[in-house]
Amino acid sequence: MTGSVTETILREHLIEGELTPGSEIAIRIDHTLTQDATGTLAYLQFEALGLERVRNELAVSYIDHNMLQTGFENADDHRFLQSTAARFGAHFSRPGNGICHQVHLERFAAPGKTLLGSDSHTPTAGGMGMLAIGAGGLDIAMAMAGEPFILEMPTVVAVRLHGALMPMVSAKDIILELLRRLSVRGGRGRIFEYIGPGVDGLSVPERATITNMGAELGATTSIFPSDEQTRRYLRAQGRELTWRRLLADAAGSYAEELAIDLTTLGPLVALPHSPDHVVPITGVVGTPIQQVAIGSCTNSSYRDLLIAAKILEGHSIDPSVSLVVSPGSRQAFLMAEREGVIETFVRAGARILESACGPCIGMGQAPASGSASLRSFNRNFSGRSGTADAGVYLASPEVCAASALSGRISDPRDLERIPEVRAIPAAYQIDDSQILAPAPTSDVAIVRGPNIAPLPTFGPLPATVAGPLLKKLGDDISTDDILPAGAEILPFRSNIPVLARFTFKRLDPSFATRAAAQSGSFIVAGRNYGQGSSREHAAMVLRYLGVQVVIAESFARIHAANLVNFGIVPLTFDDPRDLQLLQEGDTLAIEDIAGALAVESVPIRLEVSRLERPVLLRHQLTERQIAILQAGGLLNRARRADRSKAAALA
Ligand code: MIC
Ligand code: SF4
Repeated sequence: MTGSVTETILREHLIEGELTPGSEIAIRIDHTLTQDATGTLAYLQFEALGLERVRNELAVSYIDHNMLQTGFENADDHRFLQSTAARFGAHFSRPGNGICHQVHLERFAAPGKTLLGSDSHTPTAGGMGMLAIGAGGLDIAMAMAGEPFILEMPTVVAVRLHGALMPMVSAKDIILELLRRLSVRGGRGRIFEYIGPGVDGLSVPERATITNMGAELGATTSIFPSDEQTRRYLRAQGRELTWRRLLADAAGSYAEELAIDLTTLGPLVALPHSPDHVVPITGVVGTPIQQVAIGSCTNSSYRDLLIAAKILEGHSIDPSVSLVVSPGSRQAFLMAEREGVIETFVRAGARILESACGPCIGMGQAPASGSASLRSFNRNFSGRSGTADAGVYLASPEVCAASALSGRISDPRDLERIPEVRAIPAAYQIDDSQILAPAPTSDVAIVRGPNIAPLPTFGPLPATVAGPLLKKLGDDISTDDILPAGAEILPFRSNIPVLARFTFKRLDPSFATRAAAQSGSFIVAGRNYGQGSSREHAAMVLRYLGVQVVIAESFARIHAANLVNFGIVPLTFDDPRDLQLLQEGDTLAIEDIAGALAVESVPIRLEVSRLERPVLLRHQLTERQIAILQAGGLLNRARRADRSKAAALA
């Protein structure tokens, strides 16, 4: 991969390690972003590090998730975050200003820089040629403290695009095609770098749709070059000075390469309940739908609103359908308003929502029982919409708009009038009045309402871990399964003791009570455990409930890092068939777990009360991670390191 855009950025930011796939590297982080659902903990953890101000180049604290204020909790969180941003030196994007990824792309993202965000869709900024990675809130707090981000060097995969998209086929179909081919596990340990002649025709918002939803592949990130399209977008954002050309070297060779011929691509749809259950639209045309939602960080740019409005123009939506539209940012909203797009939506019968995550995270607009909802979003895990028995389909804004007109999934290529939107506006409407600059000094009081609970503290790793196997799960368990989001639960993101009561609520309502009565307990799962969101809460609540070890066939990247950060040991099977031997209720034990982790060549012995022989386990942990686990988590370790630094200086 000599000469790839990825490698260029990594070289410029490398602090430690070598760019050899699989080895641990430390990179400097330029920008950080947090959103409110993960930001409260990130800032509580930053505060616990005891620093006066953020030390990275730019930190932005966004409010976009917890926007329904059915009680005081979310408003408390917003106030807390506004005061921590002012106090610690971060910019603050006020509620209503838009979804973090969309706003960051518009107003801050910069080619060639690095961005670490406490949200799994942070790679959206990869559409701008930025190396943008999602991580847990504690990793963001460390980056805000000026510490490097440590990750396993991924394999860089080239995605070569040929040809050009046909009318009514869009960027969403490119990423759905990759999901169809590679599945939600296909991106593990990989960065997808887009190259080839087909790249030139894609605007930055279209590229951002692709890099955004690369998260669903489980990829570390996705990236496009920074070229004339990037320059055009930055010029339209009044930020041309931020532009820098960043192209892959012609001689660049990649470890793996995939090719997509855009000309042959048709509209695709992901069926319930996984973003990789992708089929050509022709296979589902005619399926009745009761809700259509256009929005989310994947498809809510001005371009996406415009194409949908052009399809709806002069028509009314089918009476069986509720159409909701959430513009991704205040800028997209203002553009849509100025150009008559909002009026077209309203005349067609759409309901306009505020610029926020909204229905994507179950913050309102839960579909009717047993109904089908078609969304331009990126995730359709079971229950995420807020309705347990609803089925969510994912597709492009073009497919969503065409289907809203008929009440059935419809192929937009069959419309009588085929509109097109390829170019971006020459100038976007720029108004940064809802982004507050930090206070010039740290002399600002932090406002803490009753919903902001103190951080729980965790002890070091015990010598022997012993306890019951509390839960045995299958493949692809998402963090939405572990700790659901939605309007009922999200308000407690800054209150771990309350939040913990909702652990595995949808899969196993009695889990939290059972777990709280035990300590040193275990969880067992199949492949890709912890896929989806970056919410570190999904690790923290388990630790709070006494879970000490998770054994899985494999783990999703961000969640594995979060487990370690909170002192839960992630282990894999030496022989994956042994998963079958374990049963819920078994009593399990690992003696001298620290010693066992230290010797990598020898498998770890898991004693199972019911079995005569131990089950052999493995780990992929580095020395640094083992030290974090022994300390009982990253915060304990960071504080300890700080204390020894202080003692050495004294
Ligand atoms: C999501 O899409 O699942 C979220 C909500 O944005 C999460 C973050 C969170 O849980 O707060 C994500 O993608 O990381
Ligand atoms: Fe928000 Fe949905 Fe994007 Fe997550 S995926 S950041 S909930 S819009």
